[in-house]
Order: sequence, then structure tokens, then C-alpha cells
Amino acid sequence: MSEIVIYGPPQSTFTRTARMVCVEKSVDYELRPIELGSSELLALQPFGKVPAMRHGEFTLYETSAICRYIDAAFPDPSLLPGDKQQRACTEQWVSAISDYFYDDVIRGWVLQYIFPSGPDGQPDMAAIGASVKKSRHHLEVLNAAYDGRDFVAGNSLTIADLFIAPIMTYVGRMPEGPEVLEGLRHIHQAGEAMMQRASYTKTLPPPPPEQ
Ligand SMILES: N[C@@H](CCC(=O)N[C@@H](CS)C(=O)NCC(=O)O)C(=O)O
Repeated sequence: MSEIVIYGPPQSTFTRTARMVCVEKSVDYELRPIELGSSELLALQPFGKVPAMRHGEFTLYETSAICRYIDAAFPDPSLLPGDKQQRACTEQWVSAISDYFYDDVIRGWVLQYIFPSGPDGQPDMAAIGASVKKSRHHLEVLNAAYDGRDFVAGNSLTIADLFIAPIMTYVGRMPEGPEVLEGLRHIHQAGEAMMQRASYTKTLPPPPPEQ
């Protein structure tokens, strides 16, 4: 039996972040699918979101808390910098990704293609256009933050990078992805490095169904 159980679907970006932490820490984990809205999920996560986590009798929700717990409960490598400023920077990016990036890239853009809300069941292209514009702004800020490094909060991998990677996978899969990423060379460099990691390749979400 695996030591950690992560509850959530493989498509979920936050669930993938928790899984990537497990892989980076070499923690044996099981991904257990769970139905959104089910009483099983509400018993683990009273707000009805994924992921949730179990470690023995201990259960936990909120991705940032789950990542920090796994980081602290298992041996090195540590995914939170010891340096005060780099640690604060890690927190800053976890928060920015969970709020601004998740809202505009995932909710406003990616999910509009998956669950279209426009006329005749088509994607609402005006809504997508507005979210793409906001996403470009966010990505320019991220690009500047890398400043030529492979990691966003210093010179080594932190949980912030593992919040970013699942979102970037979906950006790359969107029709507007290449245009939105144009000229953002630091993001391309960091993305190339991230794509080599086992935590990235072992947790890739399934490709979208053929239309
Ligand atoms: N604050 C939560 C957010 C989790 C979240 O929004 N997860 C998404 C999937 S990536 C979800 O559960 N969506 C389903 C829904 O909103 O009903 C966390 O950090 O874990």
C-alpha cells in the first residue's frame, strides 16, 4: 500500500502539483480518482475541490498545505528554500499562480474550450480573448521573474515551479498558446528544463479527446 494517497483526477492542475511533489521527494503515492460533488470528496475536502491527501489517519486539503506537509514529512531534497527571501518569493509565486494564473489561464481560457459556454454550445471566443490577454500579461511577469534561471524563486527547484508547470502544459496545448508565448524566452528555457524532469513526464495529463 502506498504511503500517501492523493485524491483527484489526472487532468487537475492542482492535483498534478501535489503528485509532482511526491515524485520529486521519491515518495510512494497512489493517485485515487474521486468524483467531484461526491460525499466521499466532501468528507475529505468540505469545499468540494481537489486535491485532498491522506497519510495514514491524517487527511489534508489545499494544495499549498499538502505540498508543504509532504515536503516536511519526507527527507530531502527540500522544496522550500532555507533563505528567507527565496522562501518568501516561493510563497509569492504559489499565491500568484493559485489566484491570477488559475483564474485567467485555466478558468477563463482552458475550461472555456472544455466546457463551452457560448452560443450553440461553442466556446465563447470573446471571453477567451479577454482571458488570453490577461494571461499574456501574467506570463510576461513570470518571464521577467525567471531572469534566465531555470527556477522561479532562486537557483533550485521549489514548490512554486511545481505550481507553474501544470498550468504551462495547458497553455502549450491551447490554439492560442504559441502566440501567447511568443518572445517569452525565459519561460521557454525554464519550460525545457522542467520537461526533462521525471515529475513532469510521469504526471502528464491525458491528451484532450479528439473532436
Ligand atoms: N484552493 C484549492 C483550489 C483547488 C481547485 O480549484 N481545484 C480544481 C481542480 S484543478 C477543482 O477542484 N475544480 C472543481 C470545481 O471547482 O468544482 C487548492 O489549492 O487546493
